[in-house]
Amino acid sequence: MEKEQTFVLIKPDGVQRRIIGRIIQRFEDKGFSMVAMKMLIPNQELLQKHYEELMFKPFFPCLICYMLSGPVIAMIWQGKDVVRQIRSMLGEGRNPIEQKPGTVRGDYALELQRNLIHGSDSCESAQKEINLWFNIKEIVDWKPSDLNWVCE
Ligand code: DGI
Repeated sequence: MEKEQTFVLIKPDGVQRRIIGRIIQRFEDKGFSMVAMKMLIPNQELLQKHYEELMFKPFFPCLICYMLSGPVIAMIWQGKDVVRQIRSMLGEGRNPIEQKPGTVRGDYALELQRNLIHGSDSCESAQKEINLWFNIKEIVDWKPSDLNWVCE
């Protein structure tokens, strides 16, 4: 069973625009399993840790303000090659306007900052982000009954 995990965050614009269900549907359809999910309004400290690499960018205050503006959905998804697959399903380039139709950002986003969703960019950052956003007790160890039909 493939235990690779990634962290996915539906940002405030994704929640306000009521597209949570459509985003989750895409990952389920692909054959990935959700192993944790929660809604929260993140605090500044959590966001500063999550975006610590961007701390000195001129848009950082604006980014924090946007991310504090409402609830987000934090999730952990599991499955074969899930980190890379979900990044590509989101649309990997920075600017949503350049993403292809069929990707989440390509289908739903127009702006650089309001890009709806975050997915970890490597297995290392996935582990770091999972540890930052979740307590180990919030992660459910389960095996979907159709997994043998999804993965050989
Ligand atoms: O890892 P991601 O969330 O996919 O993307 P990222 O770490 O490159 O960017 C994080 C957030 O910062 C995202 O909401 C987009 C925003 N951002 C990135 N570059 C710029 C930016 N926002 C503004 N205003 N200007 C930028 O150049």
